[in-house]
Amino acid sequence: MHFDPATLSIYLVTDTQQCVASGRTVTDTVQQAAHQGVTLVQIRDKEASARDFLAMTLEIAKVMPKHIPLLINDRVDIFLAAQLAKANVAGMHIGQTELPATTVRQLIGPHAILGVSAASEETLLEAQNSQVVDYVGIGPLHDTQTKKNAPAGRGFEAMAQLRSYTHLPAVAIGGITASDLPPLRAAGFNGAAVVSAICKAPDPGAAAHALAQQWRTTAG
Ligand code: TZP
Repeated sequence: MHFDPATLSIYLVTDTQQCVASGRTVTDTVQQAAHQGVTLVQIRDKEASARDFLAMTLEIAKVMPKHIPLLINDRVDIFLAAQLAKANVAGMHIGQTELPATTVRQLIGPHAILGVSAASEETLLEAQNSQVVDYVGIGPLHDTQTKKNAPAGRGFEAMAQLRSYTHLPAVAIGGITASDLPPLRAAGFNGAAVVSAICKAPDPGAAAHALAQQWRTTAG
């Protein structure tokens, strides 16, 4: 199981409502951002039916550059169905209330990427000790409207503390914009996950480009 932590640097999580409210489909948004510096895409939709989620996944997989991993949020059924359809899906990201990581790993196989959300010393160490997790997502950095019932933003100091509990590659999430990238990188994060910074942007390609440039020009 080899996972390159640089894959996490500019991590796009999709939000269907935000994309549509901004006048474009999720697929268009992903296509524009993926050609301008995004290094990983996670499809996340808490409202879509299984059928719509699968259709969206197959459509997005078709327009993704081959070298950028496409992950599915929480829905093992969609990941397996997309694989059956021979779509180019690379793995999954799962939250704390989903199936245990060891179970998901058995379902998705040894080569798929597996990320988990974790936001306490205990859950971070659990992810690390499971030996089946490729990276952890830690957040929220700032308050966010994008995720229902998200806790309040933790701020940089708490995020850095959480990051220090694990050797696993780690991506930060929650209200992140370009100016957050230098302090996140300084705190040892391998990347930043964004939703609204790209999905709500007037030009998703330009937004992705600006984030990628900021990340690159920040000393690691
Ligand atoms: N998990 C923790 S915060 C969050 C998720 C999915 C939403 C982040 O969205 P935004 O728009 O970048 O604040």
